[in-house]
Amino acid sequence: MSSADKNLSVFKTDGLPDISSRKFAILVAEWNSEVTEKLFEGAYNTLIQYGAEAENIERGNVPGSFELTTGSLWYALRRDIDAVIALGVVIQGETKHNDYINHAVAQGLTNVSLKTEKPVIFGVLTPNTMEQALERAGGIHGNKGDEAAMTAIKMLGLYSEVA
Ligand code: DLZ
Repeated sequence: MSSADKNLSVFKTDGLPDISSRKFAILVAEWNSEVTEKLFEGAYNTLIQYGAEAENIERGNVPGSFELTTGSLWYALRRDIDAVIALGVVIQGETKHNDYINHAVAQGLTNVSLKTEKPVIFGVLTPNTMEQALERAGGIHGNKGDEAAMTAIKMLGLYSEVA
């Protein structure tokens, strides 16, 4: 069992769709990049492991998690993009800034998904500390980037069944 498989043990991985011709955008926030880069690696490697072609995975960077919404909209509006994975890390601070960002991004990504009818995956960690973030980006709690990629794959499978 590879490390990605272990991280994904929360999911059923039988009956996944063929994603060899699916095109993905992965958006990465630059804030807390030591963590978001690990989330990106997890998401990218999982897409490849489950059949995506490297040339069908496009990466975009945004300054902070707040910008994930607008960046995701730009990608999701493109006809060739099938799914968007938005990755960020918002660490609890001394102010409530983080709460505003988290709520705005969660709502924003939901709106983008509903507007474009495409999977737009919320891959934003909201830990209390950097240590907790690292534990979820290839540490003892797996890699949430892997999970975000698997969520995109599963939603594409559901879309082909019902839409
Ligand atoms: C301003 C800010 C703060 C305080 N914290 C974070 C964070 O923990 N993670 C993150 O991704 N971005 C943070 N930002 C930046 C905002 O997301 C955004 O880039 C700025 O408010 C400009 O719109």
